[in-house]
Amino acid sequence: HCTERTFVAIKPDGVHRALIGRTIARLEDKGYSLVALKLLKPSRTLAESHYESLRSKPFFDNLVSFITSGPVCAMVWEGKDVVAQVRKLIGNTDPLSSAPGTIRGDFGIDIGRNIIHGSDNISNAEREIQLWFHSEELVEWNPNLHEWIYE
Ligand code: DAT
Ligand code: MG
Repeated sequence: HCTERTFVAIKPDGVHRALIGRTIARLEDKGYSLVALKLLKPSRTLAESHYESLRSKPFFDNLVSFITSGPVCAMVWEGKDVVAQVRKLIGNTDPLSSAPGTIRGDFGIDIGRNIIHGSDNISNAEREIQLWFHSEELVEWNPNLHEWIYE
């Protein structure tokens, strides 16, 4: 049974553009399962620690202001190779370089409005899940569809 998990967040632009449903549908369609979900306005502290590796970048302040500006739909998704596969479904950081068929490629134009976040590796996924969720918010369940998705 596959217990790899990743942290996914629909950023304020994705929420305002009413892309929550379509984004979730793409991950469900692939076969991944939802472990946790909440809508929140992240604090500056949360946003700064989420993006702490980018603190020295010139766009850091804009990025943190943007993420704290509006609702974020924070999620945890689970399944085989979910970290890498969700990054593929999301597409390149710059939407103009993202392939059609990816979330950023289909819905975005500017890098600062790229709709969605997905953890870039397993250890960052674990760090981000702990940062955004309490362990009681992570739901253990056995999706019935698994026997038709995994061999
Ligand atoms: P990703 O979100 O694809 O993991 P990242 O971790 O390098 O990309 O950067 C986090 C976010 O910061 C990214 O989604 C959008 C913003 N960002 C990255 N590079 C940028 C740049 N050159 N100019 C403006 N914003 C940028
Ligand atoms: Mg990143």
